[in-house]
Amino acid sequence: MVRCSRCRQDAIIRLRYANLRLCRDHLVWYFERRVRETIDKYRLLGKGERVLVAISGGKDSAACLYSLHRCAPDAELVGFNIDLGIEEGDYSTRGLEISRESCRRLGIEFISYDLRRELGATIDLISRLRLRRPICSSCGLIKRYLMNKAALEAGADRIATGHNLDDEVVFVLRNLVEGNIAQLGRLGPITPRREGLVGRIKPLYRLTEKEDYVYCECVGARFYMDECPYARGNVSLDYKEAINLIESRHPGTKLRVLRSFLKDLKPLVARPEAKLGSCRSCGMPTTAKVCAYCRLALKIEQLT
Ligand code: Q46
Ligand code: ZN
Ligand code: ZN
Repeated sequence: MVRCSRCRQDAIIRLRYANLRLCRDHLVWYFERRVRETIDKYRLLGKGERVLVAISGGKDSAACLYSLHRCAPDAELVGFNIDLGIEEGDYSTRGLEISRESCRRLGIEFISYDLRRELGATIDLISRLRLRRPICSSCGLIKRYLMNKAALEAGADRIATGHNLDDEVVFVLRNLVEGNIAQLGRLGPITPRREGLVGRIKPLYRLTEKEDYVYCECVGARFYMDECPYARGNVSLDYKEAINLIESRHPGTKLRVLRSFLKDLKPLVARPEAKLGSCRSCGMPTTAKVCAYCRLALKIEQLT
């Protein structure tokens, strides 16, 4: 068995980009040190802030919840789950149950929204309507809106999500390939607060999906491995596969993409944000007369 680079115990993971092999204890040490460094480097948290942590039941958001709990002891955490009403494999029900249980174990306040109550529809139902937009695009819009609503209601200063290094590299490359420059300029580890919009942070910005998984195993976090049924065939999965292939042949590629994006590309494409008004229907911030969520809600109502 190969030894840990830091002690005499057996290594459980090899991080080729860092030239390290780590045992369980040192993987936890390494992971949490990286989370702390990310929080400090990008000033993700202020003292004693209240943070709404979006949790789905999956490994990334579980790693985010557990690592914040351990690395930011003076932050006031609130776990938040949305029951999207995805029935295949009891996907949403299990996500809700795991999220609630994780918060209970850690002694963290927990709140949840049910899409049936919020929108009068589920993702399953929306996926069957002729909306002329991919279901993940509608789902993403709904989740962002409801996360912000929940954060405002909970009096949170920030919203933390489990987006990791792999996710961010995919976002950067996809937006670049698709010429979505405005979106590209908004990426990064922190989205500042604006009037009516709670700022968002990504504490796992410099950690990979694989590290999230092993960390969850090491700290005993509960999570499930099933992918959302709607993720199947999603182009993002092909990007992930391609990037993992390049990373396996050229360790450190993911981090280099991130570094060059933040240092060289983002300053070129970042634009001043458009002025925000209030949605005529719900009062939330928007650049249009009626916000995208309310327009989507209206379409769903008309089609059902
Ligand atoms: S939950 Fe929603 Fe994801 Fe499922 S429908 Fe797509 S966006 S894949 S993170
Ligand atoms: Zn060790
Ligand atoms: Zn609205």
